[in-house]
Amino acid sequence: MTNLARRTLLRAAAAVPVAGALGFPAIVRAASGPEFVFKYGNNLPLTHPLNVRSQEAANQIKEASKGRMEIRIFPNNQLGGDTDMLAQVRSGGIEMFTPSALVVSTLVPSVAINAVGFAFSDYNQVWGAMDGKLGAYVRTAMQKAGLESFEKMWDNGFRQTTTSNGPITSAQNMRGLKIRVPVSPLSIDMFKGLGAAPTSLQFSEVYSSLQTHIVDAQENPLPIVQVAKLYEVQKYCSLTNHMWDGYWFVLNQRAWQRLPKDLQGIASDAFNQSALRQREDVRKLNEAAVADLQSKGLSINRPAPDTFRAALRQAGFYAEWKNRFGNQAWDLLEQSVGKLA
Ligand code: X2X
Repeated sequence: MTNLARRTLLRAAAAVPVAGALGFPAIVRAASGPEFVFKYGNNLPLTHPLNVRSQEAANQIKEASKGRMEIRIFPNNQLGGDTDMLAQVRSGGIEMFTPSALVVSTLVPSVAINAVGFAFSDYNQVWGAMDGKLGAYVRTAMQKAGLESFEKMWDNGFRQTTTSNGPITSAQNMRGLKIRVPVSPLSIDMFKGLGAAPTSLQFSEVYSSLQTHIVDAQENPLPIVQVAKLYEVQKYCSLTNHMWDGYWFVLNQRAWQRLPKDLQGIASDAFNQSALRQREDVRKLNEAAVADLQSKGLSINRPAPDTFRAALRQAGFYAEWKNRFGNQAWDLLEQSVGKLA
């Protein structure tokens, strides 16, 4: 806004009769726009609960802050791939980003601890750990690397395997499988341990690389298979439940510290409350997903986890990652899921 325009508006506002103390600041504020604008990038289509509930949180923040704070959402990799957005949120090019824990681990290795293969067996274990000591441990590690985060993690889900060339019924079927995984050392190592031939690609490239057979398989939770329409380019879906994955809501540290305490409170309340609703949305989507994906042509099977776990043990996967994550993180994980290695 030009100075002239601002002055004209201020004068107009000042000229409003004193109809009550409430009306006056509202007019000035509406004319001058929000004091704090946070750009928030993510990698998912607008239809995913992550975006639906983030928009809800953004609306709540706008209202509760009386227009002082605005969150602008850039979904669907509009601002680049995950590793680009991670760099941007660190430099301050954007203020917020929701990377999967798998992706944050390229910067802070211990963050991927929740995604150790076949560790969590249900959501009670997951939220117990992530809303408890394990989550707190990881958030402190991110903070040391310059990333603030909201307390509640958002759900991505248990990852399942889809392919174009046959179902995965045991670890045997993983042999030589050309499978796309996220940009994540843990995912690469785990699929190598299972005998597959994994490739890291940004999420924005998954559909086209399946379509053109650069890879024959990918692994993601069912709601993502739905919203990204991966069933159009895959034939089989094997419910391998091989890792649980979630999104951290991370913030640029300087931008967060510049925010006045009252706005920090409004923003974290809104995002933490929306996180709980988002988890519930994903739970409901998961319940209906198998039938929905079958009706869209995917053939679904449920392999037992035993052969996969055995292959990973034999490959030394658990021993190796216990070492990489460190005893403290590993112990906290085992407190929730039992002995792993
Ligand atoms: O890239 C993926 O596979 C996704 C969408 O699950 C993540 O964000 C890790």
